[in-house]
Amino acid sequence: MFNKLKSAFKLVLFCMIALGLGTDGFSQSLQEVMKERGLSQQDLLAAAKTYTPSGKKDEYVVFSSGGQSGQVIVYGVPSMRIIKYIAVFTPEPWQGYGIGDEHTNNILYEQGKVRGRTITWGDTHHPAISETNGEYDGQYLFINDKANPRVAVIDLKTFTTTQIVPNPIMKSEHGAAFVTPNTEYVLEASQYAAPFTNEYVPLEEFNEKYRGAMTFWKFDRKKGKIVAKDSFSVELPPYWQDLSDSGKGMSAGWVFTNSFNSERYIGGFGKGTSKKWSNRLPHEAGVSSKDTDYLHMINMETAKKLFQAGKFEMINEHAVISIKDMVANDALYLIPEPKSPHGVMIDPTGQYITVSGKLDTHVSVYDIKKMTALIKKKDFEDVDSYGIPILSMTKSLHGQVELGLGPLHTQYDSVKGIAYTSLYVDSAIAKWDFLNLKLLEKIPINYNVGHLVSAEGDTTSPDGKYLVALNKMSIDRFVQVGPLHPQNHQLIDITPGRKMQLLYDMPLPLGEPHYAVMMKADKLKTIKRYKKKWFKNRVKPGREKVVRKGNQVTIYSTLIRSHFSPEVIEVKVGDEITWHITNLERAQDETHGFTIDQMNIHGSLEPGETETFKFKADVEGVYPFYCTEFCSALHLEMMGYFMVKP
Ligand code: CUK
Ligand code: CUA
Repeated sequence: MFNKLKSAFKLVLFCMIALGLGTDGFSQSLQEVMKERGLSQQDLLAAAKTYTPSGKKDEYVVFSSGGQSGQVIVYGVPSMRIIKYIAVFTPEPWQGYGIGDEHTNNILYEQGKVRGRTITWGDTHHPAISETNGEYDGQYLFINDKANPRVAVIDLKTFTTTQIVPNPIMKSEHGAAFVTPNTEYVLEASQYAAPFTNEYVPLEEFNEKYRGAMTFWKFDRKKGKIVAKDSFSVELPPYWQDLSDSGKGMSAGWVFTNSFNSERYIGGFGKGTSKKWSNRLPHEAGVSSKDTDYLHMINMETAKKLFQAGKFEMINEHAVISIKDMVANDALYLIPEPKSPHGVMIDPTGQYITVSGKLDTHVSVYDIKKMTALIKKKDFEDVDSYGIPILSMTKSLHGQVELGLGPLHTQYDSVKGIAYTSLYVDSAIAKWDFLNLKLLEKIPINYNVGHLVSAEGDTTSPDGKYLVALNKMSIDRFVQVGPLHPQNHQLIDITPGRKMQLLYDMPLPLGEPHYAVMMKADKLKTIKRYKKKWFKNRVKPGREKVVRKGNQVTIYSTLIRSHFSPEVIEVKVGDEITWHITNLERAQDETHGFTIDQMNIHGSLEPGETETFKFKADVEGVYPFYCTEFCSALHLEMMGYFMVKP
């Protein structure tokens, strides 16, 4: 760190000398470069703050949702260099994800099934790093699929997806994935209300039969798995819940989610719908007619107790605790929030809950102390149609601040009381003081920012320092590549005591990221090679063979630079093939790829890894197979023939 600052300082010093005195060869050329490329001193400063010399590593790692790509994007800060895409909800050939090997096929196509249907994409929105005492611990990453309500677990030892869990009662979700301070639970909140069961229910029965929910997925850290049977949901009114967050510190034990259709409005909008719906306003107008929606406050500890006491109903083999039982046990409350809110974020102490309304220029800061005091006194303003007590907004608020147009999401700084909020309509980031309720500074960004992320900015001890604006539009920022533009992530220096400075634009052309999380890179504990004992089908060197039982052919083969063993395999049309392959390499980065031509199979066998491919040799012919990674000088020779005899 100190070294990096020192070298940045040196570079700046050089620039200054170059600009001022510039006579020797080096400084002359720096001036020339500036002139040639039209760079200002500010640009050089920004370059010095982001440029990461060859071989140097980044201080922070960002996990960004990959939006509609169904993947996760990993990049470094401050260099903004993309390091990896993690395949999650979408087949990814290079990683050999869902292209034939049994393990990843099972995750993607079996575990990932929604109501019996194979889904080959996802709309990822919110990644969450596993936490210990409210701090990122770098062990696991969770990500949601908004389109096909699911949550995935990624093991950060290997940066691979290890589990996909479909939500049994939701038809749409959004407020996921968020973790409790010790990753006991992964939270998933529904978005568009729908019946919990799978049958048709007419929209006329919306108020009675459509519901929202908050699912508490129990996470077993040792196994690295979500345990469905120990998980449960809390029933919520059909208010279209949105973003969520788990309480921490002073608000630990509570879970928050907001909503944007407390009107329970159903649109219609014109011709093409049936008569009874056609003359109704569109959703965008109808769901924003009231001035306020509801922030939901769910007592997780009580919900847990109700679940353990068997106070639930099983729906689609999933435990659901009713609104009634939650209310009867003082575990569910509503608080009005400015209409059509988007973000709900909790400050590092857990005391202040920030909500921003897309249609309100203010951010509202709620105080958990005031909220719990009202609950204690049973000081309720009203009760909603489902019997849920409503706390007074004014009595719950710490205060409101006017920040600008379209405030969406908030992140926190290392400096006490400082927060950053994205302003979608203004295309700006606001720095403000949530304790003293003051706007401090604004920096324009390009353009229309959605989420933003500061270093460890949603933990109990944010680092601040860097902030990335996850912009929705790039318009004119990059070389034009047709009507579909890349996304634009802009890096901003938020070092305390200085003005915010825009440092770097990074195009992201994989999908539209929503949230991202930024963690100190040295918290990662990745492995360099797979352990032998992780694979029950591991093939030992010297034990390669082909075993036939009737038409069942099992191939045990190994890979090592630069050959397959065995290299020639003969089978007959109609044989059912099970092919176990072990990469015997121990050397770092010695990955071998595996494909059989024309068979739609591809695997990535990383050092020590074993994969199994199952397929039918259904068409006679000659099928070369080969290694698809340029693994050595004799990589082209790393091949074999798979012969299918008539
Ligand atoms: S959301 Cu997209 S910008 Cu899904 Cu968190 Cu706000
Ligand atoms: Cu192994 Cu190329």
